[in-house]
Amino acid sequence: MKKNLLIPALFIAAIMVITMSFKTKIPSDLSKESIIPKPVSITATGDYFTLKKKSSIFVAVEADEMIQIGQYLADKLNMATGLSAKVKTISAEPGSGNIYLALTDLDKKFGDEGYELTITKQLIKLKASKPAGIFRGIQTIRQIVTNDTISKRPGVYKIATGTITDYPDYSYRGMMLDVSRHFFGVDDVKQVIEYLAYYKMNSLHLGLSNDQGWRIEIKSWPNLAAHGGSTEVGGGKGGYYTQDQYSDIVRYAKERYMTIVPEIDMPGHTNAALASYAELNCNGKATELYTGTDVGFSTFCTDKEITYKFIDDVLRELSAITPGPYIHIGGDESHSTKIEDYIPFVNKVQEIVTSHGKQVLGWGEIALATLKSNSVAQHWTKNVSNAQKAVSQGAKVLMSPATKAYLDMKYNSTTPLGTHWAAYIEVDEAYNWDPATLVPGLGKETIIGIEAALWSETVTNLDDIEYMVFPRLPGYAEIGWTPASMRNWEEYKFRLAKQEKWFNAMGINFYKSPLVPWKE
Ligand code: TNX
Repeated sequence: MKKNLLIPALFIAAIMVITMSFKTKIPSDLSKESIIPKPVSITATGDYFTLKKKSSIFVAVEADEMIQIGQYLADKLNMATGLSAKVKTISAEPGSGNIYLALTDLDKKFGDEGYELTITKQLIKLKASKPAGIFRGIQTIRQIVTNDTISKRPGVYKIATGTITDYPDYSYRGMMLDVSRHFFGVDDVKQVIEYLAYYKMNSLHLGLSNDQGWRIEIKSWPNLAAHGGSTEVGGGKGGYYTQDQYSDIVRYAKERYMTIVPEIDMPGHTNAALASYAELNCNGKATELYTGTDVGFSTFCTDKEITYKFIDDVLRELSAITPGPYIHIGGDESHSTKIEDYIPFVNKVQEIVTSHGKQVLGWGEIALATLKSNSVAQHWTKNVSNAQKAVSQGAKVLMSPATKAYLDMKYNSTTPLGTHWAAYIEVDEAYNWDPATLVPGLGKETIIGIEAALWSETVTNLDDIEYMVFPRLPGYAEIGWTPASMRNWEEYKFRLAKQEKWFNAMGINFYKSPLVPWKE
């Protein structure tokens, strides 16, 4: 008799344990989601939405652009969950169990990149004024789904309900990749673009020329790529992008609402060009290719007419394949150019850039010249006077302080890659600063945003890139997006720890900093 009762009792107990464990695993507080960058506002409503096998992604208008974004989300969700969501168009709100992406006029504060995400028991609804906002918003959906792939029943994902309203603090949020010291192929660059997109960054600056290599085909000066691109630091074979390959990168970035900013560094950092064309040298003799890591030894011949013909040709061809507003002219560490030559040189190059319909971005030193009000100086050194000079001329500043935002700086003395001439930059150090209070006299309104810079003297492949970039990159993304008053390392580090699941899913080679409370 007793035996007969025991079995059903055990059965009931087992069911209770299972349901309870389901209950605790069901996410019901949207405000607890680990989203990076931290959204401006999250209101939780305490319930959950269920994403299932039959869920579809509906886009409100039959615009190719919206279908493309929907497809991007479908591809990423399907990959993360094993579901097979499809993209469909619809003229009104879809029925329950689906995701709905719609363009509508939101308040001005949302700008082009802001979005509103409303999750109810029935529907995930994402609204934005512009497709760029929809694209940023789907990254939030991706992150929530990645965090919550904890459902025990395969093919069913539960997502907490509520509303997220979100828009960026700064308009420029980017990373610089030096493809000159070591060359990285198109696929590696695309991978970096994917990483930036996940954290809502919108700009990738490519250092296309330096002493060690010229990395972009210029049809009117073919020896730049053919000879100047033929090596790299350490003497490897280097490489360059054909204009078609560059355009492919630009297109890939554009589909992720990201701008490519190409840099041709001058008048210093120009040995690869000086080795390719004898006439660019004051003595008329081509230099040898260079594969070391010194800086400051090369300069264009600033009083030769051919120099400006050359720059005009290069920047004309580059501008024609660059839809973004900026051409970066470098201008840093021109230790071999006399200051009385440097200033008129930068002024002239600024005119050339303008004549091709573009704006100048340049390293801080360009503020020694006469800047146009739409030019931007990129602050990088401990010396803050150049940034201040730029602002006093009415120009704007992009923040890349080497002591905080240089991705080639080692995390600590044991980091195998990188350098430490500026600082060791642990993950908290990279996160814990405010662009608007860093340089005396530079208010927030003078700053277009932030860029983390990865110089590649010691970085030779995608694995190396990942190790220096992760896990610092999400922090830079948050500095650019989330208001400083909402940021706090002690809270951020737990959200960062949750990213480990995505790092692992993506096979990212990241630095497992002891300062982050990793779970896995
Ligand atoms: C300084 S930062 C440079 C680069 C180096 C970098 C290494 C700047 C504008 N110039 O030429 O690659 O340090 O960290």
